[in-house]
Amino acid sequence: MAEQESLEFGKADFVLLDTVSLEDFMANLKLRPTRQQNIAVIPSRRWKVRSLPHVFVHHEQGEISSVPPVDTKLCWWSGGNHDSQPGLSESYPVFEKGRIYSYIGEVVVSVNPYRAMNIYGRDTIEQYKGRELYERPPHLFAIADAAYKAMKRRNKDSCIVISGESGAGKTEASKYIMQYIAAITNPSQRAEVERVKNMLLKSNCVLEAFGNAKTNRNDNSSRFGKYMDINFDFKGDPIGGHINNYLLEKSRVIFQQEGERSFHSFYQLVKGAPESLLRSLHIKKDSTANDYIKVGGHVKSSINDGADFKAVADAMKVIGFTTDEIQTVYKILATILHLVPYLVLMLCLGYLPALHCIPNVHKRRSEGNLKFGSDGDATLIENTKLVAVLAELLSTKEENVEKALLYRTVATGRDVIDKQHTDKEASYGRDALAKAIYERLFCWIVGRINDVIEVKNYDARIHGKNTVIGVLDIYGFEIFQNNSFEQFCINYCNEKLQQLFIQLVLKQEQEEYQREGIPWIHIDYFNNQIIVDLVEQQHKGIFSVLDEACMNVGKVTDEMFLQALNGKLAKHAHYTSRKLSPTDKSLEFDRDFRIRHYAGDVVYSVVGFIDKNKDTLFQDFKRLLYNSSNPVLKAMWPEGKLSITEVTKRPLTAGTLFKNSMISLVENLASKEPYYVRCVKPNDVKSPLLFEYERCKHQVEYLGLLENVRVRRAGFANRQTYARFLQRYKMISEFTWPNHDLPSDQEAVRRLLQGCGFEQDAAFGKTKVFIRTPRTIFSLEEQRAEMVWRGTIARMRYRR
Ligand code: AD9
Ligand code: MG
Repeated sequence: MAEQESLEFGKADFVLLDTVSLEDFMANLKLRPTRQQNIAVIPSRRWKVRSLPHVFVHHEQGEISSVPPVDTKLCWWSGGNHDSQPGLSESYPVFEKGRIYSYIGEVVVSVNPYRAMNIYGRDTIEQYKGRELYERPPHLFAIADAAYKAMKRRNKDSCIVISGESGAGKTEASKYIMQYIAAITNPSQRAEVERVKNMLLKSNCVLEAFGNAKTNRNDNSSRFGKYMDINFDFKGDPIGGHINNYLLEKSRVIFQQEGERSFHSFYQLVKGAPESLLRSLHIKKDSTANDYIKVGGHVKSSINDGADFKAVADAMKVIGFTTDEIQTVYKILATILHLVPYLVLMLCLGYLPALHCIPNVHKRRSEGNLKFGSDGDATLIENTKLVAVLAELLSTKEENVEKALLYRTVATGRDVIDKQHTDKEASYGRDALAKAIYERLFCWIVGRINDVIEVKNYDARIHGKNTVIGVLDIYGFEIFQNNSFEQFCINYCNEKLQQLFIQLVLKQEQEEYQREGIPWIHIDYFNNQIIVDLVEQQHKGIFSVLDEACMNVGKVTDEMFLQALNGKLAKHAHYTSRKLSPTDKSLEFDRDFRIRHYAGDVVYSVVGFIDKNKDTLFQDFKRLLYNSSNPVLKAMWPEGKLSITEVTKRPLTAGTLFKNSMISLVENLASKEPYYVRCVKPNDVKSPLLFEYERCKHQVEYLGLLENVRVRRAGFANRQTYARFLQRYKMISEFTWPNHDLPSDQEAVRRLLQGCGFEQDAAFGKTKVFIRTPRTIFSLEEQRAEMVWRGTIARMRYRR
């Protein structure tokens, strides 16, 4: 049995430390040495000496045995190039083998396996707990642990930014990260901390029900952005959290593209609610008579709405929603189901392929949802029975509902008059109401969860600093058949995050080498700031041009907005339209513009941009809902308190609000120590078997991973100021312990590294030492741990 180098470990059946006798090991395993067993022995100096005597055992297939009665600390050293330069592994984890994670430095690259993986259980968690990043094969848990350690060791807020296109696995990753953090904290099982952890985990299920939907890219696509802060006390236990949500794609309530669904919550209600509840909501659970059942009928097997309804209801109860609150949630969902035109729901679900396929289309339309007609002069509600249903669900009077649907109160000078809607205006108002109450419901749910999880009255004087790990899971880059205002916002958000990645990972790193005087050949990369500016720049940016169009008095159409864009952006390299590229037949005149995003070209249709940006909800609806006798509903609409004469200020547009929220999100992330998970989608058909090389290559390219690899390969894994470096490692060298008398800290660090034989692996900058490979840092850490351990033993002996 020869000692084998680390590259061979992957081939070994077992790996054990050289401090453990082979006989003991075999006896414990009840094994007899045979030729078939390939045993690698690793030198104990490579591992935390403190943790001895532990046996490290590894079966090649990932199955790991413990070795009783020795207290077994399991460790797995994978084959591949962990020992070589950090970088995108050459033996890139093979998709079929389920090796879905890899590292570029400290960035985790993850490929969606599209199948359940047995790599997130308790045993795996134990293997990553407290370990350094490169000690174990790449995993999300390692990055979660690194963020946690950084937060604990340095008392610094950290954040984990998860990015990648729609369906790449961001939301799943964020859940595993939270699960890991929950599992490794609170060893003393404090009840309050357990409560907080439970709430944080349960909140996912509720938010996904109300904020996720099936799209053509992802059966469980996040239609809102989520940034969650988890607060920790001085012990490193979670004591609370806060969720920020960003722009819910509320238009989905009234319109979905073919093959897509509205938010899960609607289907869950119709499929999962008990009959008595449905009856009270005036939704019949009769598949032949009721439209909504058919809505739920178009469900892929991966979604079980009925079971999810119960899970969400339970989660809401655990979080602390009262019975009245939960009932109100259902009433609001039912209100929307009664408001939203049946036809749109059916069509857009892809349940029926085209208009002409629906028999008796007009008859069916008038059966279900609220419709308007006209008797010549006046606008009328066609199915008046629904008004009573809406009034009941909204706990208000029938005449108030009817008035809000048909009239608009306007102030002209000192007079206040009721102006009747045309049927078009009334339909617009109805749709705006459906969207607004759903969005408000969603924000209210987030607010209620925050009420419960937020850290209250935290006294830093008593408990020490309250630190934070933020987890960002936001909608991924999207290209659909039809791309509208929502895709524009989502893709802008992804540009902002890409810019942050560039700033923190590619730009600052290189600038630091130059600043510190380290010899460096600049590595070029595509800087997407130019696209960010195209969207958000003052006056010339697309959001500004859109706001200007929305601000104009008089009728400004979407086409006029497009003309304004063409005027302002004619020369921009990343913008074009049919007018600017007349030969480009893929663009429609007066409708489309194209942006060359960092992740690819997207054609946006301007139809609806102005309405969506204005996001008008007639004040009458706000007053209607504020005056509801249901206190939960009333509390959701505080601005309904204002009378018509008190409402003067024009609210900010949806685009500007979103832009501002993105700018502050990025500022917040930049103020923390960031860790990255870059998710890659292996194919577009959600298959666990298909690794489409070109598709993945494209993502690797646009995510900037190649430049990331180049910077890491040429660069350094670790850097620290000389003072900090000495503070941590001075005990391992006689030249520096307890204090050095060398001319400078830089000289002292050089001597220390010389003594350990690592000088060649370091570069010495003006204020910082740069270490090329993580191995050196591990070794220094081990030596430090050993010194601390020896010191502790010596102190104990001395005391005795
Ligand atoms: V979107 O931008 O919200 O549309 P995400 O969030 O990037 O998107 P999501 O996490 O929802 O994608 O993953 C899509 C689907 O891929 C999941 O519903 C799972 O079925 C599948 N998936 C993703 N990651 C994993 C994983 N680690 N293990 C197993 C996974 N399945
Ligand atoms: Mg998601």
